Amino acid sequence: DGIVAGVLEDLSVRQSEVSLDELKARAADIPPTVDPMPGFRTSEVSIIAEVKRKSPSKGALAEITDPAALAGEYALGGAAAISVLTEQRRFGGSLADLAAVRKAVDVPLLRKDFIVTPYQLWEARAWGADLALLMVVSLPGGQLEDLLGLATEIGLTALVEAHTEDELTRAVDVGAQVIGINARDLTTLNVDRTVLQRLVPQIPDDRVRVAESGVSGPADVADYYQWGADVVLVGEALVKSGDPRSSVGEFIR
Ligand code: IGP
Repeated sequence: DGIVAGVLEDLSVRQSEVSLDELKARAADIPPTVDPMPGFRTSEVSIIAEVKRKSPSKGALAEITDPAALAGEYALGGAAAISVLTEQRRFGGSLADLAAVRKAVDVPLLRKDFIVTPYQLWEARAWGADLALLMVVSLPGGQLEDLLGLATEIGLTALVEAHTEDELTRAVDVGAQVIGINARDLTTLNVDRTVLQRLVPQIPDDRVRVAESGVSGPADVADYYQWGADVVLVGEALVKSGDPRSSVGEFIR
């Protein structure tokens, strides 16, 4: 798993910058998290709109000079939550982006990163996230359950991401309340929408079902919704849109 392994190499460097105690103190100092569930459990499809500067598969996607302004447009368009990629090397993101977006909007905020340690969850919380991504593929053994437990304990909602049937089974078994299926295989970087068609309907309907990646327009959102998604996560199509506010609106309509 190329990307996942590469990202983990960067981790030890970043972790030395701020102590865990400092993060905890900071987390205790900021307003409580916002519950994303009401926005996810509506009778229509909901959108998580992503702030995404670049990706390993496509390189630079958009020149985002003002992530807060972009997020503001997403919120005005009706996004149920906003995702901010914070991984630096491959996605060009940062915690500074997360903090800037937090200042600008009240909608629930997802820290999108390769989260594998408690430190990173505290970091998410300290920088204002309401949700955090947990990828089943990078959390073997008891790690998924441990991090899901900590996330819940500190008020974060976990988006637990799977790409295969086995990963989905693990997500369900640990009790994840919000489960995402990623159409993109992170080892090959290929998008295969039939993965969504096959796996989204297998998410138990007492969980929030999220379909991730590969949306190029409203027709894709309609497909994902028809396959059972409550929520669709969109990055590239929105950062490339000249009018992100209207684009989010079109996806919901
Ligand atoms: C967004 P897209 O194809 O709309 O730009 O995809 C989102 O699903 C994608 O950024 C993503 C991702 C991830 C990135 C989903 N899961 C895990 C990094 C890590």
